[in-house]
Amino acid sequence: MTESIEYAVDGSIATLTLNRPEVLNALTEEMLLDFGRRVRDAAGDERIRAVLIRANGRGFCAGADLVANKDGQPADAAATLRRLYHPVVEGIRHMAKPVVVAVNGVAAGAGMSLVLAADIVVAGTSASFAQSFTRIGLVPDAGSSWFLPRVVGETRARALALLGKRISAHDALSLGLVWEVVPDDQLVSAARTLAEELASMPNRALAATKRLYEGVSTRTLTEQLELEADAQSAAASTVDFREAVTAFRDKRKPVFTGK
Ligand code: LHQ
Repeated sequence: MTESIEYAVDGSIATLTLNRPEVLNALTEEMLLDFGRRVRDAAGDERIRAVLIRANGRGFCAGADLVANKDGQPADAAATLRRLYHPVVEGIRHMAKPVVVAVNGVAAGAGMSLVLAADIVVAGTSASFAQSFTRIGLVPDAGSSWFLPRVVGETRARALALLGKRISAHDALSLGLVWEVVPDDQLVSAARTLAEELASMPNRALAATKRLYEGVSTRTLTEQLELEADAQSAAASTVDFREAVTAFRDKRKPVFTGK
């Protein structure tokens, strides 16, 4: 049976591949349920230290499937978002492991929200990004209105959200939406290299760093300093930190064990 989300574990990396290429990976109920399940699988599997999200075909994700429901809309959009989309977006964002996304072709509507939920975005030269929602009479959802102003600033976010225009990979790079742009034929290997690098790093420090960034823009400097101090106290007592310092003194490469 064809899986709408392919899931593969290779060493310490889990790869989730969106797999409805004939409709640019437009999201159906089945696909979102699978996506949520696979995100939970990756989060709960101790072997996994980094997650890669990618897509089959010429597009990353064209957002909600507008055809699967005959009138184009699910009966209750709010219920659909809460039941199907939010667990995926929050699952990616709150996962105590780094998530790298490789974007080829278009990421539109909720497909762009999925991209924004990841920690690091690598784009192929064919990548494009569109808020799309207002173009079909909808509003940003699946986290887009939360992520976008934080990523590109409110002025640019408002323009992107209101106009719903499609922007290129290079424009996305200059807006700070993506970390790097690479040729399409190198996209997956470049994203995988980043995932491998992250997987070899002290994973408790990465998880704690993600937690520090949670809600960072709503905290005061004083609150953030306190959180950093507590997180650093925990990080400084890990075996990995001791190993890093010892290796530095010994002028050798550290070997991290995640302890
Ligand atoms: C599609 C789709 C699609 C189904 C392309 N659905 N088939 C809303 C509702 C409630 C809760 C959840 O959240 C949301 C938020 C959303 O995400 S709303 C949806 C936002 N997305 C869009 O509005 C994008 C709609 N698609 C497009 O504008 C174009 O397809 C783009 C610009 C993405 C790509 O254009 P092209 O490269 O020219 O490709 P195409 O249009 O020819 O699409 C290829 C195929 O994919 C085609 O099927 P066909 O059988 O004709 O080959 C499309 O019908 C299908 N497809 N998007 N969202």
